[in-house]
Amino acid sequence: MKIGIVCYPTFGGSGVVATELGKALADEGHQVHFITYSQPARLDFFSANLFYHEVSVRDYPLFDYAPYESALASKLVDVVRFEKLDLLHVHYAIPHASAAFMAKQILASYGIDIPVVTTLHGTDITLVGKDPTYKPVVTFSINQSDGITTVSQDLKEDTLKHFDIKKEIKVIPNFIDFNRFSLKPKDHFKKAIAPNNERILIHTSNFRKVKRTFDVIKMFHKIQQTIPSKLLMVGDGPERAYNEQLCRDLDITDNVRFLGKQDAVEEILAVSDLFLMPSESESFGLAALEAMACGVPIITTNAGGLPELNVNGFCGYMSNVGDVEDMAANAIKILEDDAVLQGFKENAYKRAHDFDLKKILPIYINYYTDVIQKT
Ligand code: GMT
Repeated sequence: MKIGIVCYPTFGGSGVVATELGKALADEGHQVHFITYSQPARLDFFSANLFYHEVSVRDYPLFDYAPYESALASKLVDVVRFEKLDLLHVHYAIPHASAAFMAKQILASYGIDIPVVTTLHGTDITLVGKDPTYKPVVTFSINQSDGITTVSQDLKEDTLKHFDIKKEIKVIPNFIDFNRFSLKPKDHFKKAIAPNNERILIHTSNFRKVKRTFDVIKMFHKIQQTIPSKLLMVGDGPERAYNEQLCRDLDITDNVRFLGKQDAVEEILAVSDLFLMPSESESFGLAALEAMACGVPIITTNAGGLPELNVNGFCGYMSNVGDVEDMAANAIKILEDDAVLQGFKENAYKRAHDFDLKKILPIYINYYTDVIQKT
């Protein structure tokens, strides 16, 4: 198949899923065309089946806001026509689903019927999409897609609750590529971070409010009173400066390191003992799956799709949103005994295999085939 993939090229989960999916499809012999405004973060190598088409937005003094959606739709028309694509797969509804709809209409005037699959990732529904600013466009363009997928059952239910969707939604969970995420011995790095063999806790995110990074710091503040430990904060975003201030106020700066955005997150996960995700909402929790694939147990909330990933008492624990006491107590339960920690690590690694790319990729390929046949 010749597949066009539209996504945000940034470190966000939807962009990561789109890029990893494209790479895997290319490995299977499909031709994959990424269409976005800059090279996706994890598309940093050459492959004969991978193509990248940059959407450049022409600026003009009249524009307070340059019209990205129009530029994207025009680029989609061009790429579908001249690369003879079989299908467009857009990740994150806003504004990708409506740009794809516009492109589809324009292509129809050339006698081309291009099937469009939209994958909903989370905040495009739960936060941004249901805001009245975008809701009519999101509802319309999802309904106009030839295929709709969500990354969890919970996100499907949320979508149906908040939007008037007339089409069947298929749940295809996020996945992990074990060629990239695996157990890697990095003892020298571990020694540098935790010279006295302290436990290493880790949080990775885009530091937005929805991630409740304050709770990560508060939780760690409690844990390190009982368990000698270090906290690694990976990523960057609007909350980071407030988090750094909180660490100063709590006098824990010696034990917390803010590492900023990191390409090789798997290398940092490989030395970690426990992953913390106290999110307000999380459609799936890809970052937690990445941690589990590196054998790191997870402390999460029970929000959104997280109960579809985390198995309470097996590969981690779940608590109510904001219940820092409970999350800290669960973390201590895992960390205080070497044998218990080892058991949770093994279970986390095992559980991650339920989401192995090798299991999920055929589901996408079969879905594409169905959508193409029905269009
Ligand atoms: O988590 C974010 O804020 C980024 C966001 C995105 O769209 O890039 O992540 C969402 O999509 C990921 C991939 O499907 C999911 O694993 C995340 O759970 C989801 N985030 C939220 O729902 C908050």
